Amino acid sequence: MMPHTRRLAGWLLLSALLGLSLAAGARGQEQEPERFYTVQISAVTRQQRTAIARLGLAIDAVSPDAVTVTVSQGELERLRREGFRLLSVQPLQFPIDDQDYHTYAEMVAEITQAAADHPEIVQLAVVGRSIEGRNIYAVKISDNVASDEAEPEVLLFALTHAREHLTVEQALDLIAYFTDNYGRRGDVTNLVNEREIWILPNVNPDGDEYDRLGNGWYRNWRKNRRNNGDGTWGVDLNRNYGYRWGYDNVGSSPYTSSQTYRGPAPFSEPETQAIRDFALAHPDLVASISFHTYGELILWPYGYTYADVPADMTAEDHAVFVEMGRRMAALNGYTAMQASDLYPTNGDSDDWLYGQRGIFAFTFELYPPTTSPDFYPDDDVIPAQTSRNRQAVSALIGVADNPHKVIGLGGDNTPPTAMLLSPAAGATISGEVLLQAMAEDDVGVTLVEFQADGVPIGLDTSAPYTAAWGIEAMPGPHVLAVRAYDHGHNIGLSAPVAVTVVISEPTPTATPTATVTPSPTATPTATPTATATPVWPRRLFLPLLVTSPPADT
Ligand code: 0X9
Ligand code: CA
Ligand code: ZN
Repeated sequence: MMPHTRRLAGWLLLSALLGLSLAAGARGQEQEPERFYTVQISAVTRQQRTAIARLGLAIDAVSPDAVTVTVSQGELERLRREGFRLLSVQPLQFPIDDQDYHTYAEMVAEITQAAADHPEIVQLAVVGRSIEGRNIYAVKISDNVASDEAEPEVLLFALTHAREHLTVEQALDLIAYFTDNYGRRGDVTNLVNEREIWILPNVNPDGDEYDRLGNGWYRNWRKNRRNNGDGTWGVDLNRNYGYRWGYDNVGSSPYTSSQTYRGPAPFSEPETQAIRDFALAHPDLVASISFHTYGELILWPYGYTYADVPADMTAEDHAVFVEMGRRMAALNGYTAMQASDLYPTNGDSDDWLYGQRGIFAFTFELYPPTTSPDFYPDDDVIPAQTSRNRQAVSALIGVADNPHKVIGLGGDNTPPTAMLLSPAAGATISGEVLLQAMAEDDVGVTLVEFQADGVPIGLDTSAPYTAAWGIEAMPGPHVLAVRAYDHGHNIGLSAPVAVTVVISEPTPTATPTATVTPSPTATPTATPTATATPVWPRRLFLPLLVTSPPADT
């Protein structure tokens, strides 16, 4: 009797402790977090992959010979019962070092700060509330941000799935990139001026919060936090959209306990309603990216059917999806394909955004490419794995004036011509130099960027295009050039102009004419010591060359 009693008491104590800590962390109701496993199931054909999808499991990755799923203990037992060939079974690994990931509150603080730092181009909006009442935020980035201008709009949204925390970091990286480089990089400045970029960093805040146990462990949660009323929780938001919702039971599940439960009705969830209503309220939206993890993939619609060009897609649109998939993949190293070629889904966001609204809707599946380290990579991958997508995202925003132009169907494809007028080639220059350029375009030049040695040194949005270059600190040969942008974000590059900079007493002249944004006056940390050396740098205006050369182009 004794040993049994002691064991029982021990069990009660343990569950009481667990119950207590979980109630404090997550609104009660839950018991000990279930154990999860990453399982590789042998699957060589699409039919075999479909048989796995039919189980209502969430598929994490697909390789030529296997499908990787994340399953609970119970689901693992079912896989074994039903005779699936399991190539590997590994308990989920949870990294302790997740400090750099943003909780919901930290994300809100970050975007609030971005709006405070860049009030001219950043505005926050609340576009809906989660089922537990958290705000779903949208960050608008554009010039004249307070007004809804006649500019193409692009929607970028993250964290549809709770455990895909890297996607929040992706959204925050893009917000930082498009705001901190405004007035510095020509490409970023032109996109912000000519488009309206909407970034929703977290469309499933309840799931995000619930997934964190707060001690470095996670629950491996995917869905939202709907109480299904039968002891199960959560609807898969990426099966709840109203386009061919519930088309079949393979691409989504009717069962509440399933990881791919589609919900009781199309758009039954406030989180999907928020995105639906946002897309309906913004007729200028032409392209979107939904960020997920993982697999390093770029996916385009449809998910509901294997057909490449079904009746509800035009051949032209399909060609645009293929071409833009190819272009973006060339920029980030991902693999582009139709969503259903991976596995079928119905009720996902892209099918609705394209099928209902005609939006060129892509899904990015971020790092990692394969099953390790699945949904919970160490935070030290965040900078590289998010900055990696800046140019691919920019490419989509760039063609948003008319995506059909990428297949040669109309639109603005003609780049401006650009020329540096002064200084002249071969010139020997000193002090502060006034650069002047000429640029012309059939539709209109929107921005001119001046470069020295490939690095932007000044921007101007109206003719005559000028920039002041403080060159005192950089004697030697330099190559100057001009890049001109237009409404279609086409780029015209001038011929390079070689000049030689020599040191001399700077002539205090030429105040620069209006540039886009005053470049930040970076106070040099090391003040020159008072000796008999030349008095450079005299100006505190040496911004880009010294403080922040762009990391990539
Ligand atoms: O299954 C999903 O909702 C997405 N993958 S995830 O691993 N992040 O859950 C993919 C949706 C894209 N659509 C299709 N593959 N059909
Ligand atoms: Ca604008
Ligand atoms: Zn996902």
